[in-house]
Order: sequence, then C-alpha cells, then structure tokens
Amino acid sequence: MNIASAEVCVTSPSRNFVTLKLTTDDGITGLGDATLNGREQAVAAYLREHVASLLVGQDAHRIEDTWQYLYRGAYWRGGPVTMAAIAAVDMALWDIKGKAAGLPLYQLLGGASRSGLLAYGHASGGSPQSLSESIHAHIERGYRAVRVQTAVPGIRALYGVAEQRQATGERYDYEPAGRGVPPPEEDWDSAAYLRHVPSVFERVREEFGAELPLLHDVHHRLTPIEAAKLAQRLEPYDLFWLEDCTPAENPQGLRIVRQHSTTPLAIGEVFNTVWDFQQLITEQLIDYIRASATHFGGVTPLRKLIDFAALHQIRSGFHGPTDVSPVGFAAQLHVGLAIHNFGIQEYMEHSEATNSVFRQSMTFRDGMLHPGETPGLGVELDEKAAAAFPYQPAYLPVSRLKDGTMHDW
Ligand code: CS2
Ligand code: MG
Repeated sequence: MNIASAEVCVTSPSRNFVTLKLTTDDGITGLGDATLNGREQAVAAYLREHVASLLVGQDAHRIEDTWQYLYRGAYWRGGPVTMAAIAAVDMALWDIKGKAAGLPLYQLLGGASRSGLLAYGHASGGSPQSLSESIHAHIERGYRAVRVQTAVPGIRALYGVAEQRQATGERYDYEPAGRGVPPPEEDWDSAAYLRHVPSVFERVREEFGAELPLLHDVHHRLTPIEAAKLAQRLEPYDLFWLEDCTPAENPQGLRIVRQHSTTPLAIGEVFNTVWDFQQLITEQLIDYIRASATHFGGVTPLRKLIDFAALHQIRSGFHGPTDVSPVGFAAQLHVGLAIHNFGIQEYMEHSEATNSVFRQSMTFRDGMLHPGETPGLGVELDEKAAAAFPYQPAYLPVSRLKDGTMHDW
C-alpha cells in the first residue's frame, strides 16, 4: 500500500485550518492536522513544496520510519512549522492504518484504558456575575471540570476572556484570532493581575464548593517569582492545575515556583519535541503535559512523550483549543483513551461552521469525550464545504505593557 498523492487544504470555517490528505494507491485516504495559528501558510507551503513529493511512492504502513525520515533526514530539526508538518503526515498515516485494519486508532495503540476522557471547558467573565453565569452554563452542558479566566481591573483587554454569549456556551469560536492585519493589541499588568485573581477563585470556591475541578491559564505572562507568588496565593482554592505560569523556555524558572507552592503545574502547548520537556519531566517540575498531537509531530512522538512522563507520575492534559482542528483533536482523543497516565483533556468546542467542514465521530456526553468507533481517526473532510471558506489572514492578539513594551505570550 503506497502513498499515491499528498494534497494540502487550507480552509477557514470560523478560523484557519491546514489539513493534509494522503491517498494510497488502493484508494484509502488519511487526514492530518497541520494548523499553526497565525502562521498557517508557512506549514502549508512546507508540506506542498518540501514534503509531498518525498511521500509519493512510499509505503504508507511505515509510520515510524517516515517520521524519522522527515525529522532526522531534513538536517533542520524541530520548530513549530516543521513539527506541525510532520504531525500531519504522521496522523494521516495512522488514519490510513486504522482504516486498512478496520479499527479505530485507539485500538492500534493498545485499546481503551478507560470508558471516556474527562474534559474541561472554558468559563470566563468580565464581572463576578458573568463569570458565575458562565460556570453555571458549563456545568449545565455537562462539564465536570472548568477553566476559569477573568477580566482584571486595570487591564483593558485580556486574552481568554470571551464575550458573554460565547462564555455561556453558544457555539461561537472562543479566543478567535483577529481576522485581518495587523494583530489586535491587548494590554498587560502583572501587579494588577496578581492582586485580583486570588479573590476571584475565593468567590468561585465559595459559590461552587470544594469539589469542582478548577483550572487557570496564565498564558506565559509572569516571571518565575511572580508565578511562584500566584501559585502560592491560589493554594487555598485547590486548583486542578495552573497552566503556563511562566515562559518555560528556561525550565529552571519552574524550580522557583516549585520551591514555594504545591499547586499542580501544566506546561507545554507551545513545545515541539521531547527535548523541550526533558528537564521539566526528569526534575518533576510539572504535573501535566500540555503538548498537542498537532504541534508535537503527531501521534508517534506524543505517545513516546507520555510514556516517558509516566516514569515520573506526570499525566496528560493535551492542548485542545479551537486552533487544533477536529483532525488533530481526534488524534489526541485516541491517544488519551489508550494511555494509562491520562489526566484531563481540554475541550474548546468547535463552531458549527468548523463542524460542517470536518465531520466527526467523537462524542461529548456527561462531561466525557470519546473518539468513537469509526476506523482510523474518525474524521472526514468535506472538501466542497471547505472550499466555501477560503483562507483569511488572522492573527492572535499581541500584548503590550502600559509604556508600550511588548510583553510575553
Ligand atoms: C490556550 C490556547 O487553550 C489554551 O490553553 O492557551 O487557546 C492558545 O492561546 C491558542 O491555542 C494559541 O493558538
Ligand atoms: Mg493555554
């Protein structure tokens, strides 16, 4: 079974998605997600110009060897563009293998280790009242774990705080990238944020009780000592995790946070290879792995990473924002179902438009996700529907301090 063609589709139903479609000489198709928010066309070109011709004629069953060929063979290793491209090839080959075997991917990875995946949703609010409504709306939709993001007095526009109709669960895209150029500008003030956030969790715990798992994402905005202070101040509210509390390019920074707090830490949605995680895992500096199949080179390396993490009792918390396409999302649902050290799965529901282009077998019931029993990944791309949503330049917002200094993502 050889690869006969490799085609790239860029479509924008609510947001941009890059999808690789591999077709074998016996007519089986496989899909892979190569979406890189705000840099989509770079990955599309990487695949079209530099990868497609290398794949045609190759044995579609040789997943590991193809991965190593694209990773080691290129000389230039790693980075988000390369690894999203390799991820798409890897996922598409697993999709094909599953279809050829007549089995959903999780069966090829060892079979189910649980009946479903605990998901967390994104609640947020501009005021205590709207945050409370948003959390209630998520619980009503079945969520058993909730990420809590809040507006902060003194910060004009803050990433991750959705408009009310989005935050209460209508099927709009959360955290949309701003369409058009230049990227929207938001602002940031660490001191104002540190003063405000603990009081929000205090109120939420008072209202919703001790049992609801609560999560919070800092989006890499704090220095290590600020992150330590936040993690310490949040301890009474017993978070499930505190995410991306400081940029982790300098993993030693996390030692400072660990010295001051037992709040569990989740990191890694922007990481691309196991080397980015090595110190964090071996020194036990994190508790949850935030990698996604899409930005980490696919199913093959994600499985290896999570097995490595298991040696240190670190669990999965794979990245599931709406800029991971339904294809990439399905890939990690299959991994999450199969592994032993599953933690939680982020679930930002895709919009109706996205779901009309990507037909999915996955389900969300009573707060639990399941990838379904369709052979392969369980996602089909409706190319006609996709063609109605052409690519539109779109960028994540940037953050500046009050004096205009660019701040960390
Ligand atoms: C966020 C993401 O889901 C999350 O945890 O950090 O929404 C992230 O901002 C986007 O994926 C960036 O593309
Ligand atoms: Mg995040």
